[in-house]
Amino acid sequence: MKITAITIFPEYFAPIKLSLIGKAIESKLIDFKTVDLREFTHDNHRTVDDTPYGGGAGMVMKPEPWGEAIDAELESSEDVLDLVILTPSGTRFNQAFANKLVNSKKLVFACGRYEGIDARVAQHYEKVDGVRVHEVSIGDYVLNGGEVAALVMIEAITRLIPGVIGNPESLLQESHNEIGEVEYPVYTKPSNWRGLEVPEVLTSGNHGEIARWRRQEGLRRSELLRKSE
Ligand code: JF5
Repeated sequence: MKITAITIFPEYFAPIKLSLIGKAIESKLIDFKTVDLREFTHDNHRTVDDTPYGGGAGMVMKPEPWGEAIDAELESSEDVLDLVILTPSGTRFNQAFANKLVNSKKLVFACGRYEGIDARVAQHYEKVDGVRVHEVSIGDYVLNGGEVAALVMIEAITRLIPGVIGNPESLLQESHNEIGEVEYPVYTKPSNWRGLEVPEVLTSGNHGEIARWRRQEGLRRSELLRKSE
């Protein structure tokens, strides 16, 4: 999988080299790069923002550098490109979305700052062949830029690539769960810690009972019980 993050702060992506994702980059499972948006400006100040039409506070990212940067990504490979534009007003990122995007050959994250990217950038690439545009939010809060949101998505997506996670059993188990996460409470030794005992069922050796208990506790935690009542 090829991944590009377009940003005015490439340094934000330094932690990607760490841990499992870093190893996946070394082993060529993931080809990750950052693109500095300012490389696609043409003025001495390398301007990427301007005042909003219609007035109001803050600045808006100019469309031209984005157009040139995204076009360069399109021209650099034959692959269909999933263009992810991070914005608080996008559709919510979740496990199902991660499961879909893991099938992408090339992911390009557009990390906006200020009050966002001129809306015509999304509008333009909606009608470009070989581009699928996704305006995505990771949650109902406002960040200073899309970089941290892109890091969240990259971690959630790349851990699903076969070979990135050491133990693929943990992925299989997750896929049985509605939201794709292991939700039951977990315990390890010692069996008594500060007077708190591990639930007896887990030390019973009865694997049927254990599976039933975990399902029940998982449902309680994900509030599915409440929803289906
Ligand atoms: C951003 C305008 C982009 O704040 C976010 C965000 C929140 N959830 N998901 C993404 O992205 C940065 C802020 C303002 C455009």
